[in-house]
Amino acid sequence: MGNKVFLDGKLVDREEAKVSVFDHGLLYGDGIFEGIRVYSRCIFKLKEHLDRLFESAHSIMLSIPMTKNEIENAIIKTLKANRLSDGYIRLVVTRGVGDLGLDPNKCKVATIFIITDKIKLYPEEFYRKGLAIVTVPTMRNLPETLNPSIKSLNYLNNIMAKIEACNAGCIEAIMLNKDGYVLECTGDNVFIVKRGKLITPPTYLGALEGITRNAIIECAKKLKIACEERILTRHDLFNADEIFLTGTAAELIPVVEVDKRTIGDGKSGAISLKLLKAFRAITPKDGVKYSL
Ligand code: PXG
Repeated sequence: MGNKVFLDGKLVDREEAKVSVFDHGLLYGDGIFEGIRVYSRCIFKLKEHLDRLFESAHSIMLSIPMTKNEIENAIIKTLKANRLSDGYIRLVVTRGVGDLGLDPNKCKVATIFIITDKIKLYPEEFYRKGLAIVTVPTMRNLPETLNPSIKSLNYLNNIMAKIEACNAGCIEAIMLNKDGYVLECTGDNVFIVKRGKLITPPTYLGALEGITRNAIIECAKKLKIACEERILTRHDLFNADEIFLTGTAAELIPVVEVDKRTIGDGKSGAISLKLLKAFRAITPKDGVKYSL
């Protein structure tokens, strides 16, 4: 059985899942998306992802031609068609088909599609050993230009940052803002641990309010680990006791080296691993359940 994709109201075969070359999602990156995980037939934090999608849409004045409930049903239908219990969902809404001009009013109806697939994770040894990462020259968007709370299809500067990380032999990049403050990675938020306390950059500086980030903050509260949002510099990273990244694909992944500086004792930290365990305990429970 081939992989089925939900496209504009219908389930179609993967090979037939095509959008027009006149779609403004392709021509201008005019659209928004969500990446969502499924664990043991539980769509993790689906409500939070749908809320963020609709907030992104509201902000860019994009009218989504389905309700949250209809999208939820479409996601479940797609997962069932592909008989997936665990995997990854990519939900995308674009401005739709228009003409060769920027005017979004020429796009009569938004394009909406849902891809579900198995997920390729970082190898398990990275979770045990931790990552070596670098800070890169390409900055995150200024919040005054494209607000990072909008999860838009414009990822070019994050892609440039990813290229810079790859050129340095690393798989992730720390992106800074125009003042040199730490923001986040190309598709993950960042936390440090200093003297037993968790610290993460405030989102108003220009980082995405990640759903995994919020879930980790909840786990920390339950474990009575203090957590604060504070501006961080590269110096704070280099001298952290522990660092980890959080995101839908990565979950929580420890970092043991930044710009060739060893972090802490160079091993995955105890608090990072404790939080990863607590996070993995909630993933098959905290969301919308379905049966196959
Ligand atoms: N920052 C940015 C810039 C992101 O794009 C996150 C943080 C983490 O947010 P969540 O809500 O996932 O905890 C993201 C999310 C990918 C991929 O293929 C990346 C994201 C989402 C889906 C897929 O690398 N980024």
